[in-house]
Amino acid sequence: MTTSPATTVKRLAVAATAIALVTAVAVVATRDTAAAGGVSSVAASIPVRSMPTVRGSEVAILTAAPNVPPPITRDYATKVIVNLESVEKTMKLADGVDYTFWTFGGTVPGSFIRIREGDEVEFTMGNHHTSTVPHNIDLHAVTGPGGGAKASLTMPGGESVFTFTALNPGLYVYHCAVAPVPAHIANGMYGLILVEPKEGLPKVDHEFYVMQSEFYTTGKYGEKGLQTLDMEKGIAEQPTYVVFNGAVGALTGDNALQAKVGETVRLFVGNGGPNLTSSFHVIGEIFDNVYTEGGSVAQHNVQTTAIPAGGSSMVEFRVEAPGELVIVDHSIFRAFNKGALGILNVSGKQQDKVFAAVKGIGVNDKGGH
Ligand SMILES: [Cu+2]
Repeated sequence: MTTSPATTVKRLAVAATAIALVTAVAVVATRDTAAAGGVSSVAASIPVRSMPTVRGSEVAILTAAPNVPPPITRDYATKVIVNLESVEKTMKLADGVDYTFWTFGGTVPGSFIRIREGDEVEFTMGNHHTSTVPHNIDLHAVTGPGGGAKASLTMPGGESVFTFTALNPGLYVYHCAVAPVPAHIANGMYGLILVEPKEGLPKVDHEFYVMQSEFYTTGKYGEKGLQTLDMEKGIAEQPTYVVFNGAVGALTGDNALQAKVGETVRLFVGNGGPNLTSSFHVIGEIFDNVYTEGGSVAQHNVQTTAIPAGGSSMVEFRVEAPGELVIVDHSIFRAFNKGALGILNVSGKQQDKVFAAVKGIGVNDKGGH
């Protein structure tokens, strides 16, 4: 086959254009990196995720909210074995109100899973033999079809296994994705998985797991007895309950979170939805750091952070004064009329310089707005 001079010239021109484009992209990337001070190469380009050599194996520690598994101290990737079972279970939704929850690990929200960037996860999804329907799991931390949904479809009494490598660090929601998906989520099938960055997270005094979600019941708010899912209310996005950690009062009274003056707190906050975006706020505190949407960049000095359904946020703050901090969805009817209210009890000596009630009918109050 012969090539005409004209064709050769055309090909050379195309090649030159391609080289010019590549050079231009390289220049732009360099400029972006420089603009970001070289700190965030992620902002400058789409990174190639490394697939580190995996050493050894371990079984993941899973915890029920508000507890979080201990920080990862390993400085290498390993094979992490996660065993999670879906269980359908009748539990308390509010005082005198029961609900047959569909759960991951027997709790709402589901068990907290903590792994490290680069870990290879062998995930075993079980479905308890008493379950009435199949379940599966879609982990937003998974790079792969359906976040593992199809591969993990499990009949009652069955078990499925799939593997994935945690390519991206961050705080991710997981949920059931069996049809009808909204019903499985509305019944309580969601939780959080934290993929710790390779460099780890800064040490804090307390880490807590808080997850908001809605319940759509046939009865009104507070109506006694066993309640069931009202699909029409779900479709209309008009929840009967909006709660933290699966029930009204899951974070109040004896269940309130505890910290001492001067300590640092990190909240891993998720929103299972299925419908609402949370206006997440802690009354009497300002978030020093907010890792918006569970990502890698921290915003500072934030009052209220938006957490979408199927999303998360990591908030950090130091508690400088004693009293009851009130955790709410600042879409405030939800807090006072639908259950989205929790307490972080800060004990310790009064810090008058930080805050002092001086005169008035509220001077003996423990705090509040
Ligand atoms: Cu399910």
